[in-house]
Amino acid sequence: MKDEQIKKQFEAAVERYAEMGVDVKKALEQMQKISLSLHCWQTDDVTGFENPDGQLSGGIQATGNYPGKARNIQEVRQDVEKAVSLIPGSHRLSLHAIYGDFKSNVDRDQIGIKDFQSWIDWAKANNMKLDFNSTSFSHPKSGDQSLSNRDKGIRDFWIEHTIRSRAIADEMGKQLGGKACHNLWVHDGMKDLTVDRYLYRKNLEDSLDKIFAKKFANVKDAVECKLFGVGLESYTVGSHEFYMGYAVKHGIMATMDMGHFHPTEETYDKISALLLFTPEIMLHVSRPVRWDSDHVVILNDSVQMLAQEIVWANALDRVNIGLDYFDASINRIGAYVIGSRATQKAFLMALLSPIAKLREYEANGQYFERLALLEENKAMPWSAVWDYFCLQNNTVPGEQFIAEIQKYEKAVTSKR
Ligand code: RNT
Ligand code: ZN
Repeated sequence: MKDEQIKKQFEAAVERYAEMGVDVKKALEQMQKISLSLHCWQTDDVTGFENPDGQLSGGIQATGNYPGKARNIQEVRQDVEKAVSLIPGSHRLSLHAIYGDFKSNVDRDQIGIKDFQSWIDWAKANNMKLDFNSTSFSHPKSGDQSLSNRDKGIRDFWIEHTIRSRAIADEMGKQLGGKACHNLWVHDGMKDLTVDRYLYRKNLEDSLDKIFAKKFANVKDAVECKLFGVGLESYTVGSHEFYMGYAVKHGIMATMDMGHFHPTEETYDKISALLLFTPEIMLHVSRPVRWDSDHVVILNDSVQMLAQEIVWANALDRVNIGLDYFDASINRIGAYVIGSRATQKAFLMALLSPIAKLREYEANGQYFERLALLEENKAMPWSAVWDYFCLQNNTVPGEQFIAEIQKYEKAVTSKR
């Protein structure tokens, strides 16, 4: 695709959208401001740098063994830089606590800014901002419960870890400007019938109270619920109701991971409900296939409706868009880029939707017209606008990123 052709198709699209009452230039301006929080863990199947041979625990699984996985901090950074070069716009990187630049064995209750300063310097050099996640899984003390454990010693260990994680996020926000999101997800649960459900939830609440008692000026706190984990099928301490209650009571964010609800339950409808009661929302854009499988995000109905809901609720500045999936069965950077671009496309399509007309139809009770326009909107030339957006951001349009990733695979990842 030549630049000239992209521009010509863009001009035609601008005209067609104008007929629908949509201002493409304005949509592009808004699009430019949407940054994704890219999940570093797609590069290495959620391994991190504590123990490269360690097993991923906590009821999550990355399946597949496609060659070329990043094995150390240099390779993770190199792969993220490659992915970012193929994702238009400016973005954030979301790190887990196991991705520190550890110079020695640092246990989780000992991590500090020293282990992440080189990431902050890297982010600055790459014009990115950072977000952070405490890591309760893949550790000898992870077990089936961390912050909700019956054992006070175990709880205290994870409380200390999580406070330190928030302190690191605070420093990231301070040094890079703006606030950093800190996301807290713990796997805590039980495989089989659980009788003391109240006890574990009370323990979790107490632990959270201790964790959040410390206030950090540069952190936006989020808590992530879940339906179930592998091996922890019967009971999840941090359920949706639990964290929604906690987030509302304490004025922090709830994280909505698209894979963490019943298979027919959609995330998009939760946005407007939550926004009335919490300051902001954190998203984990993902793709569950039959379970919380964390497949690569694609431009499916769920992602499109989620983006529409956010745009139509005029809530772009109250929603933090994080990605969360890990596919180890295909080229990992390819997976990273497909999902990121799919998420962006969904937001662009939402920004280009004829919402004024749709609202008018709805207000008038013209429901046939509303449905008809929603259907017709699907075939509008949004892809011409997408390609132009890529061009504006010096990123390859259309399918050209496939060849770029193949080149990178040949030169870099296949040699690992
Ligand atoms: C697990 C949660 C959590 C993790 C990451 C690695 O089900 O979705 O967000 O995927 O923190
Ligand atoms: Zn998640």
